[in-house]
Amino acid sequence: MNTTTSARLFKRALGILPGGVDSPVRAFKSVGASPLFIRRAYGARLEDVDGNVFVDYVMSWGPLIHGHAPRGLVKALGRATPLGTSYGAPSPLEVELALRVRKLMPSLERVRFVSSGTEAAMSAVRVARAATGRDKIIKFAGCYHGHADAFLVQAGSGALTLGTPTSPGVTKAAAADTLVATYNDLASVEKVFKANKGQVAALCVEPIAGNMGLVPPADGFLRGLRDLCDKYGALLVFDEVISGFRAAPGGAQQVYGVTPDMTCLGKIIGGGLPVGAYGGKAEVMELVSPAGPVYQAGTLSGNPLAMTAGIWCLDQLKPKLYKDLAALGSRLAAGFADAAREAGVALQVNAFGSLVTPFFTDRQVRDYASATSANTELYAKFFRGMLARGIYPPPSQFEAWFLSAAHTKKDVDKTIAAAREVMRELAS
Ligand code: KE4
Repeated sequence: MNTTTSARLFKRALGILPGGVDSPVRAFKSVGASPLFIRRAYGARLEDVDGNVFVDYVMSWGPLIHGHAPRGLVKALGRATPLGTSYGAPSPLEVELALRVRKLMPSLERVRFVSSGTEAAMSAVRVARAATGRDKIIKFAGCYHGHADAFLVQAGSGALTLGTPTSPGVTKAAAADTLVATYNDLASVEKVFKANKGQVAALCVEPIAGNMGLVPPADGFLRGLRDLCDKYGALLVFDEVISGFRAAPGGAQQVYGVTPDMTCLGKIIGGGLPVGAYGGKAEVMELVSPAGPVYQAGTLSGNPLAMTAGIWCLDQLKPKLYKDLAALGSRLAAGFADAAREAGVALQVNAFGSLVTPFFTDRQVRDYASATSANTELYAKFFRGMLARGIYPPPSQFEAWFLSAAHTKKDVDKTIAAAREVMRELAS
């Protein structure tokens, strides 16, 4: 595969962008390859600057449930752009999108738009701390809520240690209020609550975890978190940046029938343009400035082009979409499992609707420890083999593969055929 132009562009990028990219995972570092620079994308395809075309399973890390540059979205943005790209003032569009969000997720009685999932999560925590007068938060090892200091905490060994910053620049003070529990382990959560009685403002969770690779919640886990938050007076915050509008139109909270106090959203809500949002009970959200004293602001929040894209996106979320995506997701998952079994490669495949992750381990993956038992070297070889066959997987073992309305059965079958060949190579 000719990648000379990408290589040249990457060298040039390294002279101005740290690591040559604007988000670390894009640098392909963990899969031992050089990033491809993209010229254009359409449907389920990426085309790089050397003319190589790939079936894309990153799909911009989740926003593109309708595929790249769907015709309707391009037309809607074409109509919106001449009306102005940013006002810095209210527009009917943000109210329209917020009303659509509340219709799909009634727990968001009030919504505030921001420009990323990171902003949504960090703002939700600030509001929860103000609402409860408490400082500490609980997160789960392996869950990711963006790069705000409070969340860049890795428990390291043990689930109950106070966070110690793993990212330089995150002060011990900033991490001191972040406690870490084990995903799918309610006992570990109760232990943290008991050890910090009256101090936990919020428990933040990806209700369907996507950032250690895909790890769905065990039966009763989310309901158990709801009960524990009620018992200990903490707010339950669902980070639905990935699962929102993807697991179902109403996200994981619709699928599992568990209502959080606050929800963080991103990705699909902006259809590929920069939109994040947080929201929840009116009595909590009315604390947010200028309704209340909790300050949060943003130059491009509610941006008219981003709102236009979000409105278009949510208006296309028809029931048939989820049926089709689930069928493709399970076909892909079964195909990976068959390919690994035939080749004698240890593989665990987690799947939920349009989200799939093949883990190179023989352990069932249900939390960070089992996820990190996966052989990342093997995943890197698998990644490179698939890329050489025209498939573009996530460049990390600890991410989800994203399907979209633009993926076809033919795309999935081509992917499975490639996986069969690569798995045989891995086994030889
Ligand atoms: P952003 O700030 O990247 O918009 O959102 C942060 C975030 C918050 N919550 C969840 C559950 C998320 O998955 C994310 C971001 N996800 C990653 C990929 N898993 C974004 C990709 C990247 O960092 O480049």
